[in-house]
Amino acid sequence: MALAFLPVSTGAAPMAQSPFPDARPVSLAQTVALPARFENWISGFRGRALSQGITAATFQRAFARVEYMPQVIRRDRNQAEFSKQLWEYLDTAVSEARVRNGRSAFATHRRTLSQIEARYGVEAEVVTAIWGLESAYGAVRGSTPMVSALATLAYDGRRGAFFEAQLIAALKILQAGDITPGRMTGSWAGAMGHTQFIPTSYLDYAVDFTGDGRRDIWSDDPTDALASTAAYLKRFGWTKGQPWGVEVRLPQGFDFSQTGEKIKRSPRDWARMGVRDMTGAQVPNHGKASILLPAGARGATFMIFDNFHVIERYNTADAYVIAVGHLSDRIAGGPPIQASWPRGDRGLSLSEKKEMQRLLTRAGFDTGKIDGIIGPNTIDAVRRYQASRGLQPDGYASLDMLKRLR
Ligand SMILES: [Ca+2]
Repeated sequence: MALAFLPVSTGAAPMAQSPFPDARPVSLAQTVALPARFENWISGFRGRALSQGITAATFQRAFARVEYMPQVIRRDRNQAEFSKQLWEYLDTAVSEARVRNGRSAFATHRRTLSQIEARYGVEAEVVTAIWGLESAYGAVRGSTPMVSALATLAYDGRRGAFFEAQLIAALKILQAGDITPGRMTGSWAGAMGHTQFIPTSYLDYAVDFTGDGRRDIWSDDPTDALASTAAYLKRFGWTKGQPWGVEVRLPQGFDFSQTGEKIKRSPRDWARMGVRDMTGAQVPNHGKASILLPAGARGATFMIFDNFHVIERYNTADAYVIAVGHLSDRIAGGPPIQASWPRGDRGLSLSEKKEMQRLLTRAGFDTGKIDGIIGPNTIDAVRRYQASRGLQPDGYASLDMLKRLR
């Protein structure tokens, strides 16, 4: 499961003078043969880019070697019908190799990471874990040329407005002189560098931690990228010293209607209800927390804190947040997740997820949208349906649940 950095709103970025005063005019037609309609689109886009502050010289330089990339469109269209189950994802995302490599990367960059932690108040293990998930600690940063990929996606139109905004942001980055067009590479969908920032997020949140005047998230040196990730988490309210979540054990007879992200209590109140960490101790008071059962009553249970929702700003999937949090714990020397998972359960396909949402909504348990995304509203609808039928309301959107709804 490739989890790209999700879009966040673009603020106004400071604009530098064009660093390319010597850019020579290059005709698009002279360099590469482009599909005529793509070339027409570029002509139209040029006007929109210039009206948003991109200089003719920047545009010329950025598009001098632009290519139409059909393989990017194939990737965009080829979304997997079946998503991985959480435990399958965690097997890869927090594999022993990734834990080992994370501890090694943490040791190698300890000095830089502790300076970043001191500046932004985000634990070095958490920053390292995001680095590990986004690019395998810098090993897989993506070599797709950004202007070509983003222009192709913007031209294609399936998510045209989003990718055109990313392309404009990419041109602003080039205009500011942080990177050259040739070095501005990333994943096919526009996520760049060690911690996979999309261009709009880069403009808003990337930082120059090395002090050389460039926010260089592409270089082999990960310093600016790691600091940018810490700055991003800080900006969205990271609380130092608070865990993302803690694996917990629920007592016999626990009322499952109290689980889910919408219900928050202090760890002390949860302790009064019998919730304990895996050593049997009360969870220390780190602020209000919810009880999350990502795979229902037969999987692991987590007490999650506000920092969980800060990691969601990087990627909203619960699986991603749990992977980042758990990997950070493992890098810090913590144990594997101790509960078992319902490994015999297969995942639902996209159409099965939509079917479940339709059936729940029809039965009077509104899921909000019929989009095939099992988010808090769908989980809540499952829980209410289960409670209404006298079932254990663990909110687990399983195949068994779908069969029952049918
Ligand atoms: Ca720098």
